[in-house]
Amino acid sequence: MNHLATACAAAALFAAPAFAEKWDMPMAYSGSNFHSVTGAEFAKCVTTGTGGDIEIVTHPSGSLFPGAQIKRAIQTGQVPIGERLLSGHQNENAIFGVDSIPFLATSFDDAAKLWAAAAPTLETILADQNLTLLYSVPWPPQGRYFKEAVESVADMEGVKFRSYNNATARLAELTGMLPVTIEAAEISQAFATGVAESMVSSGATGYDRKVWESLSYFYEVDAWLPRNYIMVNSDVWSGVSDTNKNVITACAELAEYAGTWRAKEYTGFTLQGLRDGGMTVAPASDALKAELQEIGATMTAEWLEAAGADGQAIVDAFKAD
Ligand code: PCA
Repeated sequence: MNHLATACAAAALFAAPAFAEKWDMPMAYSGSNFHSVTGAEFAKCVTTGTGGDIEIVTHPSGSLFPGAQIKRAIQTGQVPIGERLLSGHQNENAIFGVDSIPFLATSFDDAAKLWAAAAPTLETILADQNLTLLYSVPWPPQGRYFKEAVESVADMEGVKFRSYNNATARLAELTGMLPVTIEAAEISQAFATGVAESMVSSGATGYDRKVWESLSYFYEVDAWLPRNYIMVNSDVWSGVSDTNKNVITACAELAEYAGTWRAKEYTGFTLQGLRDGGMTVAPASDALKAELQEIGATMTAEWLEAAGADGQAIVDAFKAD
């Protein structure tokens, strides 16, 4: 809590802004989503804590940049800060997909351990891309959404599938489905128009996007817990005073804690919300789980091959913990 003490002291000492800056912060998910709520609180914490030196203004729902463009916008300085699901960039570096390896880390506790094991490597890769990592918050466990009941992988053949990263697209391919990448902000329409009929996601995203209007089944699979990462442009970061860096780091620690807590709370709440919307929410059958485990083993081997020694070291550190 050292950073927190510093933040409070800084807020008291520096009540008057010296060089006020406004930082626009693009976020991809709906304003009511817990990641966006956490980001808005983080923004307020920084604005207050820096005495208005740095005012962060969040832009949820992909309104400033859609999810796929946010990372590049921060790297190139179009915006100073933003939030992104890094596994959406696994084609740049396999390590970005570390949080989306099927059945490696399937609980909040394990996701926290995997994050601790991966953070130093991720920070180094991002630093080479002119990005400084501030905090990261998990999504709830990933399950499978369908229009029709599904008993086995054979039932998935030819179904149009909405993907959000490489892992979801690969999972679709390996189950005979037809993947198309669609941002969360666009999925209600995609399902309503039949562009997609299935996805892997959390109860949270299904709830946020009211998917019960088009889909009927959510199978709890707990395949992985992907994460959103809040990053700042490193040139911008190096121009921040040490005092304000301490404030921002303290606010980031609080945001990671509060966001993770919210993710846990939101898990049960949103699954109930799907039920209330009329969906069947249930664990996948043992037969389906066994088939998915096999596909998960294939995907894990593929990831380890692509991620090389660094990837293996993260997985080893995670398993040793
Ligand atoms: N929701 C996001 C990513 C993971 C999740 O649970 C999405 O579906 O886009």
